[in-house]
Amino acid sequence: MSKEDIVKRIEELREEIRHHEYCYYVLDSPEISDAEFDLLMRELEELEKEYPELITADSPTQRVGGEPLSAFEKVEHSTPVLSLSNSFSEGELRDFARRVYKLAGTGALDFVLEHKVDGLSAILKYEGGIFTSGATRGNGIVGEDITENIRTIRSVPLKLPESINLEIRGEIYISKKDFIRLNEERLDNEEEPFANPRNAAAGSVRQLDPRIAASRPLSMFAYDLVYVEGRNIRTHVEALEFLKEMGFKVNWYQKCTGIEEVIELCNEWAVKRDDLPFEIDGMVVKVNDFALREQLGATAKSPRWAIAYKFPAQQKTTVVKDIIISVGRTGALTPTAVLEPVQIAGSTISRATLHNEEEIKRKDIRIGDHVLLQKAGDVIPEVVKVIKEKRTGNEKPFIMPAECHVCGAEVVREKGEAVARCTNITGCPAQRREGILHFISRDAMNIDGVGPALIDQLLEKGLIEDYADLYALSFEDLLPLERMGEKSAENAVRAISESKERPLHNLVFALGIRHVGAGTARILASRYHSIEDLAAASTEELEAIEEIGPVIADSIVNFFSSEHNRQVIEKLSRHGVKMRAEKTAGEEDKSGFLAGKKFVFTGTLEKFTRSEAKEKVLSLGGQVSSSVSRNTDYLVAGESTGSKLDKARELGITILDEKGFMELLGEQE
Ligand code: 0OX
Repeated sequence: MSKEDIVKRIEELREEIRHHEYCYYVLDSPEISDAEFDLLMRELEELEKEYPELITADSPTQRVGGEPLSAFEKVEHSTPVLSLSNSFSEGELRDFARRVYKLAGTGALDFVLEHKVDGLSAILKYEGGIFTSGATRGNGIVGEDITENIRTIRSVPLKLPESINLEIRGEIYISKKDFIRLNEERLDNEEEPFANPRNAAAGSVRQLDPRIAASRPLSMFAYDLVYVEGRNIRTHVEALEFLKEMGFKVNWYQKCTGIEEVIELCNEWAVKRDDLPFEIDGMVVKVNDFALREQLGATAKSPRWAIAYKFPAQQKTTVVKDIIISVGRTGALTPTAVLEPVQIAGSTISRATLHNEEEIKRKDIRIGDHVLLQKAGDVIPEVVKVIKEKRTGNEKPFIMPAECHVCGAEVVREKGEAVARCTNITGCPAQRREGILHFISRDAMNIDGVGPALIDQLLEKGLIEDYADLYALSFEDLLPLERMGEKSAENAVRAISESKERPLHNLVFALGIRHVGAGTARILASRYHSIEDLAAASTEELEAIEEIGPVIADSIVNFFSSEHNRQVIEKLSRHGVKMRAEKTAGEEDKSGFLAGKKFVFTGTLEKFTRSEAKEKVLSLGGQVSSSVSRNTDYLVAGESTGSKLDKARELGITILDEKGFMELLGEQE
């Protein structure tokens, strides 16, 4: 390809990737599969690697570029970022309208109603159509420069379809679903879960390392056009439509004639808010006409042309009837409050997690207590505090049992840990059940058509003992079970069988290795191409991976050193569960002559560092693994080698010295 062709191809790829990011992240309606998207991205990355002079800041590859910061720079806003004044009742909304009508000299005007998304606001600038900076609101005058973190948000365009200068405001948020998943992952990694989606979004945006921000499921709605050059936009509706045209994600909005229509819709949304995929803590009412906004002006703090309507607080009092304990898949004992059921914002709440023993102590929650309950961030009901005035003296303090109530094994709380655990790792039926539920869950083996009720029956009837036994189940095994028709038995067997082909990272996650969340599983699967190789990895080798610390490394080695776990894995393999990574179509395309060949390196090479040598093999379509097995094609042995060489000899594997390796690559000395 000539340089001209390369420039053209790069631009083509960028446009195509931008389009698909837009379909996926803004419209929520992808046109191609993740694998196809990855291929486009990979092709662009490779071209840019080869021609780094062609990299531009607006390239889709540059979302995660910046190095970790030591602190955020302060930035002064071009215009003060005003905040909204609040209203809490229909009366206050009518007062607002009355003030507007009076100042405007007319009672007939349009408002625009929007959701008040519960995230954090950001100010974004574009110069010549390119995203150049992003800042937090801060105190309204000075904010913090979070450009690099905003760049990682896939629903934020890095390049607009027109080369214009623009300043906008938007709300950065995390959806309810993503929030739950993020917290599950954090729990898996033994990190403190976030209290609600807003905290999760704010915490993510305030990360000094853009790579961490990039790993968080952040999204942004654009809701305000602060400034645009050379456009005559006269109303808020026009502005929102223009923002859509520019590729921004714009949330639902409704033009309303008069305040009564606004009030009616606010009341509707107070109930419907639970059905939205993201959290809102109220509604925002804005005057539509820009000239009128100008006329209304602002007070020192907030514009007179807009107001927030806050939904009634989501708190209720109730009684703690009992505190029960559940055993998680890693043996963690989680206390849960059983509550006198109460309605909060449209849903009945009868349980609230109390997290752990420490939390109960800190809040001094006792059985029989009256408590203030909050549907924290609409997602997890939470006990805010005990209403001590209502105590009668008959309340019973909670004591963490010394034995697991399910299997009777000893309960231990390690030093420095908040969580108590059942020590019967392989034998506790509760741990086993949770482990199986984890195995079939979405990010793991994603076995549709098999749920907790079926798993309970299978365990009860002794049809399965561990997750590997699922693959031995037949249609005839399932048919006699409760609530099992022919169709559902067929579906379950098919779903189980189909899951054998899941990508390696799903399996790594599904195994349920402590501290290995879905993200870590992906890293491990891309580094080791099979369960066998991962199982052979040493702590030192694992720790050498940037994202893996000593706790995770230990946990992995520990997991694979257990005889029980090895047997279960062996059983999975016997049943035909795919234990290796499959090359993607892309890898096959560019595979070159080492396609499918498996290399192991040992000893030190003179002309290459170990990682350069690995790179070479990978770039020619080969695979690299860390230990010698029957599947190994070549052992490349440098100076001062050890046991790998012996093993390779034993297995009759081709052994190459450095010269031989270079000859194979076609790179003569
Ligand atoms: C939100 C939200 C916040 C711009 C003009 C006055 C306040 N949280 O969803 N702020 C605004 O508007 C700003 N609109 C929103 N939808």
